[in-house]
Amino acid sequence: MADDRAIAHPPPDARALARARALLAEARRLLVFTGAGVSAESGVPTFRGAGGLWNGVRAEALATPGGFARDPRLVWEWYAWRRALVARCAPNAAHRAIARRAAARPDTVVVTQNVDGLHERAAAVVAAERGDAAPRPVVALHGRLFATRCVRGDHEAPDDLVVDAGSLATLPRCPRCGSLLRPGVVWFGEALDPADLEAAFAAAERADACLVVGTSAVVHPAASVASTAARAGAALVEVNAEATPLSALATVTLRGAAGTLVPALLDD
Ligand code: BJW
Repeated sequence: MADDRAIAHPPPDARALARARALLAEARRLLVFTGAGVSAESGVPTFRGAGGLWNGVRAEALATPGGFARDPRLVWEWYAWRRALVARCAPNAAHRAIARRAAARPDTVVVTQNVDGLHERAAAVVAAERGDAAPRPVVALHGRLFATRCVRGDHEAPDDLVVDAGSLATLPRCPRCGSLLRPGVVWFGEALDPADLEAAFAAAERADACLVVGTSAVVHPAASVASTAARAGAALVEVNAEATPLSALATVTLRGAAGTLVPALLDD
């Protein structure tokens, strides 16, 4: 899968870039908050907009508990396709720059809405390069694409389970209770993990600066993490291909591709 594919944008305003770099370098406590756009240049489709996963698809058929109850085979087919797609993708320059910053400055907290695991993979590579005992953790608010759990409860199932979505009969079942297994992600109408929410909002309240990358900022409560940081006094730097509801709160907005802008902002 192509890495670091550029999208056409005019070069960012040099003064805005320099100001944002200074804000992020000076921040003692940095919150990095990301969405699907940070992985777009890795080849992972975003959700909204042209070419997005929701384009021509009814989200409620695929990403709600009701959709899974109605047609678990269809939902598993979609997730199996996405797992195969993401397995062919690699972290891009933005994931790597964020991982380098988090490893070098432990006062950095990375919170993502993404389920693709690319921040975690970049963190593992950076930790190995540095000889760190463990990668820096990533708060994954919407769960993990390769995780699987029981529909009835918290029964764990092995990660990276190979799912045959050819028929209802071939779908995976819980080894403990026999119920259907489902993807370990957060669907619309479902509560986010309280520990993840607590970690994200605590980081937002404490942050001196918040770097927001590649999210349309329309899905809550996740999007409120960035607005909470801004309202608590953090300087907000937004990197996005387009304007979002957060743009009005931003100290600096940079329009362009995460794979170019994030390393330009964070690397020495
Ligand atoms: C680039 C780029 C490049 C492109 N460089 N940039 C308040 C108001 C209204 C509604 C609600 C509310 N609070 C809650 C709700 C309801 C609902 C919600 O938010 N609905 C709104 C959409 C209307 N929220 C929920 O249901 C949440 N749960 C909840 O509230 O529970 C309450 C509860 C409490 C107690 C008990 C029970 C319930 C759950 C939300 C779960 C969202 N799940 C998904 C799917 C995850 C699994 C999966 O992947 O299949 O999460 S939906 C989808 O959207 C996914 C994403 O994480 C999320 C956000 O999308 P994201 O990342 O912003 O992507 P895009 O595509 O929207 O944007 C990409 C951006 O990148 C764009 O801006 C581009 O310009 C940019 N870009 N290329 C830089 N190269």
